[in-house]
Amino acid sequence: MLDELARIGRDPATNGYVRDAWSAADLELREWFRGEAARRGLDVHEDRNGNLWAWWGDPSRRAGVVTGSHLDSVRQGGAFDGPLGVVSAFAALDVLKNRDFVPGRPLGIACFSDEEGARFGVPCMGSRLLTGVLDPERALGLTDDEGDTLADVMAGAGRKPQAIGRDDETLAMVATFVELHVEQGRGLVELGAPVGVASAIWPHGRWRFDFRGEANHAGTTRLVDRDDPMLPFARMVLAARETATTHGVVATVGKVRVSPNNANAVPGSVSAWLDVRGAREEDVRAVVGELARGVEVSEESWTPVVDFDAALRDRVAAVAGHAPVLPTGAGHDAGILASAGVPSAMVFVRNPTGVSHSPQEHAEPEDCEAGVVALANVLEDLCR
Ligand code: HGY
Ligand code: MN
Ligand code: MN
Repeated sequence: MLDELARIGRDPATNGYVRDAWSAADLELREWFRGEAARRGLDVHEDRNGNLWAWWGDPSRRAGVVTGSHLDSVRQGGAFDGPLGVVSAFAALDVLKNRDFVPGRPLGIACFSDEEGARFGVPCMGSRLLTGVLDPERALGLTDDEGDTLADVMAGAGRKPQAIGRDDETLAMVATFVELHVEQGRGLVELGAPVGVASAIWPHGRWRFDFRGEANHAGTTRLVDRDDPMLPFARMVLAARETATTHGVVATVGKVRVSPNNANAVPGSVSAWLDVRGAREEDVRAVVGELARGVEVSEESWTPVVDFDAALRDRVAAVAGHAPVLPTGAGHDAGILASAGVPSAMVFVRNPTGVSHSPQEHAEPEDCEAGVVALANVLEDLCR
């Protein structure tokens, strides 16, 4: 299955993946999901927020156990972040069927829409809309780099944008959610373990900084006459590293938009996106507060700390072979569901280099298989 997915949305120049939400690649991935579900006789439907659900059993009569992840990627992302969780879900279901296991409650596979927020800037868009933590009106107005709104893009993909929003009926079908994900870090490498279980997700957010200046000629404008927004932008990037170090958090500026982006002109404006994450919310907020002084800043997304359900965490860890438990600085749909009160857990698969959000992201086949077996055992235990 990973090999089938490998060709969808891959940039041949880099072997990186560009799978923006609602792009042609995303639509092809959605078709792949439907095919895999149909092949297994699962009932598939897409909810009003674009999330895909494939069910073994009828969850409308009794809430079920759901596993899954996402298929969209960051720009030039890797092959495993998201897809490994969806592929492992189907593979774990195959393992259960091969064991002649019949679940005692409905078993679902989910593929959440737009987890990365690469196109419209808000991560976990599908699960945030589902759980009501993202205002539909705000979501519909979000624009991508070309200025297209989510509403236009969803309509263009044949969906009904006006239908998006909190979906209690769908949410009620999920009694428990378990997401398998490639580890984005070196915790399991250092522990020498193929599989791990998440204890928590760090609080984290994204802020857009807008630096305004005066566009002018690069050659004829004296330095003293310049109002160059590139300078305060550059100062912010350096200050972000310093203050993050001071407060013991991580801060990243990975996306910048210079307007009008001429090599021979002082820019009119510079927009830069700051991502800050850390174990303690107050440290994250302190860093943003220091950097935001005197600057136009808007908070594009905020994810509070997620402490996964301890009883479920320990049950999953035990069934997954007494897997080690460790926190993560990466956001996930499992975190959004947990914050909405759905008992959720995450199973991590060892990433030999820890690298993620990069074409270099990798997981060894035997570790992926260990993840599938662990997930199958967890699902069997939860669906007994
Ligand atoms: O950004 C994140 O933490 C996740 O990969 N969307
Ligand atoms: Mn990711
Ligand atoms: Mn992910």
